[in-house]
Amino acid sequence: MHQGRTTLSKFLIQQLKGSSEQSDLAALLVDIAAAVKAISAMTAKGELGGVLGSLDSTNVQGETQKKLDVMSDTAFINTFAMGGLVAGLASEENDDIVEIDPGEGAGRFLAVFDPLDGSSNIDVNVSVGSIFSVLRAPEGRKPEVSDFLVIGRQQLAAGYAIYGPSTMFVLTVGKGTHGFTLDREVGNFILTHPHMQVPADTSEFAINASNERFWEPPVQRYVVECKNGKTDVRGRDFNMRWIASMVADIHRILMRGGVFMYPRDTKDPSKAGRLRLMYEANPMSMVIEQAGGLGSTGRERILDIEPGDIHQRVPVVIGSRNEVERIEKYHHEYDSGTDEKYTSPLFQERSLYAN
Ligand code: AFP
Repeated sequence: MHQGRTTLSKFLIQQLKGSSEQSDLAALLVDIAAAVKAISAMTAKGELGGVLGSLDSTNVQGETQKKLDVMSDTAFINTFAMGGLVAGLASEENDDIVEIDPGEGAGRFLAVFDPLDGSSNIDVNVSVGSIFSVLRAPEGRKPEVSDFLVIGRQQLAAGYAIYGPSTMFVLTVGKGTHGFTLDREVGNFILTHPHMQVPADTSEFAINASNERFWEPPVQRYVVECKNGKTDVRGRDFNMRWIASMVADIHRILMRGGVFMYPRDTKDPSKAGRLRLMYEANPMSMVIEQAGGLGSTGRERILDIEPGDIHQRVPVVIGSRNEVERIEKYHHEYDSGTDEKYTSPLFQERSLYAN
C-alpha cells in the first residue's frame, strides 16, 4: 500500500489540532473531499451515467447549466446539509446564499464554491474541477450576504479538485499548499504532493488568445513580447497553453510554473473580467500564494480586494511570482504614462494598438 504516505484525514488532524475551530475545519475539509469523491465518480461515468449535456436552465451568470453543474452543486449542498459544520453557502449555480439549518450544532463556517469549473469541457471529455473557499460564519445569528463579503486574506481554507486522468484534491489552510491523489480502490485521498511550490520564473503563459484585440495595452505588450520570444526583450521563447478549465490551467502552473491570465477586456466593458472573485480568483490566489506564487488583477493583489457582490467578477493574473510582478509593472507604467513603450513610433508600428 502507500508506503510512508499519509491520508487526507491524518494529515488534517496533524495540521489542525490547535483549537475546536481547527478540528471542525479539518472535519469540514473531509466532508468536502467526500463530495469531491462523489463528483469524481459521476464525471468518470460520462455518457454511460447520463451526466453529459445541458439543461434548459441558466445560472445567475446567464450561462446554460450542464447536468453535471447542477449534480455537482447538489452533491456539495447535501454534504454541507448533513455535516452540521456550515451555516450557509454561496455557489456559482445559486443566485442567492443558501442557509443550512445546522440542527443542534451551529455551523461555524461559510462555504463558497464553484461546483464544476470548466463545465463547457465536460461533453468533450477534457479535465474539469471544483473550487472551494471556507470562511468563518457569524456567531449566534443566521448568516447574511455581508458575512460572505470578506477579503480573500481572511479565508480559513481554500482549494480545488481536478477530475483528470487521476482525481486530485489540492488545499491550503494557510500552512502551505498540499496535493492528494484519490486511490479509487480504497476511496482514500493520499498525500502525494506535500508543500507544493510554484517556480518563480516560467516560459509558459495561459490566455485565451482569441480575445487579443480586446485586451488592455499592458496585457497586449506582455503577450506580444512572449510571442516574439528570442527576437524581443524576453530573450527566450515561450510556450502557450489554454485548457479553458481554470482548475486544470492553475494545476499545471502549480506543478511546473506559468502564468494564467483572464484580463478585463473591451468585449463586454460592463464586466470587470470573466472569472468570479469569491469562488474562483480568491481560492486560487490563496492556493498559489501559499505555494510561493502571486495572484493579481494586474493592478492590485486579489486577496486584498474588498468584495462588493458574491458573484463579482475580477481580472485575473495568477502564477509564477516574477511573471505576475512583470505584468503588474506593465500595468503601472501604462496607467502612470511613464513608459514610452506605449507611445514610441517603433512600438506603434509593431504594436497591436495601431488604429
Ligand atoms: P465554464 O465553467 O463555463 O466552462 O467556464 C470556465 C471558466 O470559468 C474557467 O474555468 C476558464 O479558465 C474560462 O472560463 C474559460 O473561458 P473561455 O471559454 O472564454 O476561454
